[in-house]
Amino acid sequence: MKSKNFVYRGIVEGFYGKPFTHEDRLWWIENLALLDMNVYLYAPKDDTYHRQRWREPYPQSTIIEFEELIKKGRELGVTVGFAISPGNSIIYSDEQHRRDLLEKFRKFQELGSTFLCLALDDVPTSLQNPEDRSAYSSLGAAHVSLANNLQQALGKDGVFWLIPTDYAGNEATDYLKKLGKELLPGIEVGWTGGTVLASEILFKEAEQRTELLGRKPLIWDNVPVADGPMKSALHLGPYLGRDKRLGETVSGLLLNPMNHARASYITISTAADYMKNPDSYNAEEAWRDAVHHAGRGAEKAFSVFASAHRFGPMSPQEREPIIEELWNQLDSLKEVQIEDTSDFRLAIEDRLQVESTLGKHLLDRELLGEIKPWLVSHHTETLRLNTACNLLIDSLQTQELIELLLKFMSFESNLKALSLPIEISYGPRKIFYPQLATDRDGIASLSPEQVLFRDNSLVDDIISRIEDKIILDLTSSGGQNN
Ligand code: LTM
Repeated sequence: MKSKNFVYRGIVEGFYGKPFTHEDRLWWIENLALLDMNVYLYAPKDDTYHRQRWREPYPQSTIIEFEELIKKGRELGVTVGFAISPGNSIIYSDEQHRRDLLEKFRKFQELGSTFLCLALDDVPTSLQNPEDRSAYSSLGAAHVSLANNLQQALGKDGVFWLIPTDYAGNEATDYLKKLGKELLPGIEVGWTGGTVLASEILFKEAEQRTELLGRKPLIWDNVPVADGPMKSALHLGPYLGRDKRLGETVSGLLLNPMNHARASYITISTAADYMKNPDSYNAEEAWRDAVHHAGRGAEKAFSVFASAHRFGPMSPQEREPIIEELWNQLDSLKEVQIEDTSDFRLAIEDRLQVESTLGKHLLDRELLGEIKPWLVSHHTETLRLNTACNLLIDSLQTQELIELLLKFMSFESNLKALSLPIEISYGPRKIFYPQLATDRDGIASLSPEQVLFRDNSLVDDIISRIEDKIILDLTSSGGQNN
């Protein structure tokens, strides 16, 4: 079924850190087409020609690649767009700066692109230059003038998308009011939802933003991105928390991937399903399909691996549903018998095979390369879990307390030998999500979303519970086990 509401569906390569490779981009354009998505926007923050050296033309070798992307997109029905982010150094009132910017955009048009974006996110929130301060009454006035000017000069045939400096939050700032009143009606405006990495985007919030901007926002959705302080996370969860009626009041949804092109497929593919039909969207079914597709050659092992990496801004409760459920069943028993531990033990054994099975059989070797650090963390954390599970089983079989004490001592030293991974598997020990919301002009503040997740590792929780149980055995049984 074709999407009725979301005019623009796709991705914005808009993260910090190492940009995608040219091959990644070609791969994504093909996959967007297969997912019935229609936009690929090039906006990598750490491409110096996109941001720092925005006045300089792209080198010819890059231009050739851009041409190829546009051509491939045209063949497959995917519009390849380009963003420039001049806000850190532009003098808005400087005619030469404006001409340079227009030139840079015109080059993309010459190459055949019909989707251009002026990205003014993460730049100073007030006018920095004395000439600008005398030319404009506010940052909003400067941005309206620049964007209107560019859109008029570039013509109305293509899409022109402005990412405003107040791109996150629900506050009706003076800056946004100005944009709403004075921006030319054909200009699309970006919004990331109630915060930078929105756990949910409600219909009412989007409707308010539509009213404020005088047009439907085009959402820059910061999932599954994991840049900056989130780099230790691998966001493999499904697309969640977006209102069923969102399509009525936004012009589209472009998702910002992780630096890992292939691994981002899971969330993006489920988002494509959501956009096809939000009413019938089933996140779990879509997730299973996406994981099955990405994990070709080693479907079961990949699904087990992906289950331990569902934690993210849209699913902050998720650590590893199967292990968590099996553990809760075991933990709820008054007296644990050896046979009660078998499902839990088997699930851990399954997980111990994941790294080598994927290494041998996963067909997508690029994906394998991307997830390598998390294969290591997944394996190490599973070994820790396994060590704790063995201790639990030992404790059920050990009659002599001295024997149990020795086993406990050796368990603690074995655990120490398994150093704690930096990458996150089975939920985070600590991670900071930069949930900024510009609530008022020039003043940045944290949004009410949870920003810091601490002590949220399922493996640590399980180990602690098993340790507590053994210590209780050792201290309360007065010399007699059982
Ligand atoms: O979200 C926007 C509009 N800008 C930046 C992105 O470039 C960045 O990838 C994400 C996640 O860190 N946050 C932003 O604010």
